[in-house]
Amino acid sequence: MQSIPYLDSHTGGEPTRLIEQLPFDLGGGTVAEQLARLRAEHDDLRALAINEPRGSDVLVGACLVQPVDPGCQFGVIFFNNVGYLGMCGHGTIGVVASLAYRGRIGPGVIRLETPVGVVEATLHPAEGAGHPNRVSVRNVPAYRLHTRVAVEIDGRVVHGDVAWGGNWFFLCHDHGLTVAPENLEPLTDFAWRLREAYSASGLTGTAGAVIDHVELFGQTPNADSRSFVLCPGKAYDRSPCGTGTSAKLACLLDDGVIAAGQTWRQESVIGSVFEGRVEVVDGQVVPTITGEAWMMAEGTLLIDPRDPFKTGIR
Ligand code: PYC
Repeated sequence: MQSIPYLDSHTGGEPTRLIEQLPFDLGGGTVAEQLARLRAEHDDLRALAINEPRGSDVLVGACLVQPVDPGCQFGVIFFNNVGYLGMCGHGTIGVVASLAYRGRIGPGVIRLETPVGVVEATLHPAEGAGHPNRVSVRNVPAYRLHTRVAVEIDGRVVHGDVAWGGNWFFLCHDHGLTVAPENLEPLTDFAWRLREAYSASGLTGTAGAVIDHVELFGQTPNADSRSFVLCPGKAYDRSPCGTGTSAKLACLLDDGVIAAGQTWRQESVIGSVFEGRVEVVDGQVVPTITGEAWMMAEGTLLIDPRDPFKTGIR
């Protein structure tokens, strides 16, 4: 029987399953190179940790790997029910809170190498009892690639921006739906068909990258904006989505809605909130996202070689 220890946390309702020690060697190199090897040679690890019957579509996985950047304390690769992520904001907050829970780090700044670049995480001191769980993530630079792209859907035209925040996003406001928890099915259905429609038109991110996240924005009395974010495997993000909020902040700065240093409060469809702000460094927009993660479980994945679903249901 093979066994793999894990830690589960959630950030604004969105879960992260952290594997601190992979049961195989990824052979070194950059974290992007290690991700390529994980995908090509060990994709079963992703599927068994995330997919049913051990996991669910909403779960995001993270594994720690050796960073090549000497300024980084950890390398991290994020994955989900259908593949791998460039970066993950809620996941980084979950990983850092998990490391604090384990006693591997204390309040302060750490640097993590991800497949798309180095991010800096600040673990804030705990207020009162308990381990620290509030984390600010200074993300990779974000940018808007296309503004107000028209997409035909359901016999009408909606518009969206294409922006990068560590993953690729299509950000849409004029969808006509109410962004609220009682509307999850119509939101999911529309966002998925919107993705199909813009993808069929040939719209991509930089260098032909698939725009695999969709953000639908709405109003809320509790924050500056509320969003519904559909992830690549058709699960919606329970958190406000760290990389999605980063993409949004780049658009807001471009549009003159926010200034550098100003706080933007982004609410998720279930009511959890991230705070975001940007700096402009050498002409690049660098977002910082702040949120809290909560520890939920620690356990051990068991893999019985006789189990017909040992590597998950694909
Ligand atoms: O927080 O960046 C994020 C994220 C991406 C996918 C799910 N959460």
